[in-house]
Amino acid sequence: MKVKKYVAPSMPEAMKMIRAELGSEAVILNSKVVYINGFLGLFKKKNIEVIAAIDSKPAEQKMLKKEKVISETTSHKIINQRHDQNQNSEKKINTSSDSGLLDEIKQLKVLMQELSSDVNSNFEHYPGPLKEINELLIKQEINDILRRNVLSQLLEKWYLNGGNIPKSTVMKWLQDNLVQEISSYQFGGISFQKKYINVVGPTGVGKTTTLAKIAAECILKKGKKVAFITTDTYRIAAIDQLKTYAKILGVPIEVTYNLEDFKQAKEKFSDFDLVLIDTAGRNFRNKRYVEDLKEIIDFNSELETLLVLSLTSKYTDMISIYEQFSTINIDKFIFTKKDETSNYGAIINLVTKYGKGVAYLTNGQNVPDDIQPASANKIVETIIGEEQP
Ligand SMILES: Nc1nc2c(ncn2[C@@H]2O[C@H](COP(=O)(O)OP(=O)(O)OP(=O)(O)O)[C@@H](O)[C@H]2O)c(=O)[nH]1
Ligand SMILES: [Mg+2]
Repeated sequence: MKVKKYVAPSMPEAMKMIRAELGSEAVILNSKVVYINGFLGLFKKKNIEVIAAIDSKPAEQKMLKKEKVISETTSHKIINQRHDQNQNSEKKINTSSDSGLLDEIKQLKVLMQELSSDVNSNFEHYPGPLKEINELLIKQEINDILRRNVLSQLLEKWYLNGGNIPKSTVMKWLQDNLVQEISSYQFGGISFQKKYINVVGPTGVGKTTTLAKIAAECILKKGKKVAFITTDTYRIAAIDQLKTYAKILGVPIEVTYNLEDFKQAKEKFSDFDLVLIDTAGRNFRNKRYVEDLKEIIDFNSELETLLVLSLTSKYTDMISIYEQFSTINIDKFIFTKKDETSNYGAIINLVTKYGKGVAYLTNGQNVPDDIQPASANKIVETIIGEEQP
């Protein structure tokens, strides 16, 4: 990894120098306005200082891939070369070339730390539309690494396209960029590949209501034969709530208290297309509760588990909830109460953090209308605003 600083009167001139010296694979790590060559401290000239990097040796590919610092092809070539040179390379971390590499990684880490400690000020000299995008992503609480990564790519695109780009075009780039970030994960509603769908999550996030909306969608729009099982025997009212929905939708329901009941209910619904399973929303901090679920539900390959989170929750709490439920296999998220907030960055943060997609977004209390199957595009539109681009 070669990291170099360039100072030029303007960004396009800096880009020209970088391309000439480091080539087209070079990436920009940071840029800021600097003032140089003043006479007695006066009449200083405004310049742009750009730190650019090019991959010339292997590095922590995984970490850097996310930062888009190292191009994938080059890294692979280098890994193979190094593997050939030294089959036992894992143990020989102290060879001279490796210590050189470690120094470079350390330098890069320091550089990245400096950048992340100064989260906002680096963007002051960015072109207007990019500054607005920075503010939008901060407002939406998109995590800093993703935000910086996206902005550096947009800045590069901005100058490569000659600058002065209309905001609508830059917003389109932003949309494409964010969609690209999450497009490899699984999105979308019920696919009927699995017969049992189980919703879990903390109290009051909308598990039961969402299950009723999903049932209605599958019956009314897809003509499927649907049944309910509830393991939520913790509150009498909870059973009544699902029974009410079952009655309205004309759907059979079984209440199960243990694994044996659950197995019997499964047999009873053997000729159904889809069985939707509601669970008690006990306090997610209670580890015992998650263990109890395993006693009641047969977690096997026929079952898809959806973790329901409310977008009105704090992001740090959402992380704790995910960690708490991660002892059972979570397949996808459902995000509820989209109508009660205007900050949606948590969706993209959680999808990229845990590598899980989203089944649905819900946006109100009305059953069956207030639910939308999720897609990468829909999520990004939600975050950056549907009117954009
Ligand atoms: N605004 C809004 N309210 C919602 C949404 N989804 C559910 N609710 C409301 O949230 C409240 C709780 O919904 P439930 O479906 O009972 O939540 P739950 O997760 O099953 O709750 P417990 O079973 O007690 O854990 C109800 O008043 C719902 O109408 C939504 O998308 N937007
Ligand atoms: Mg419930």
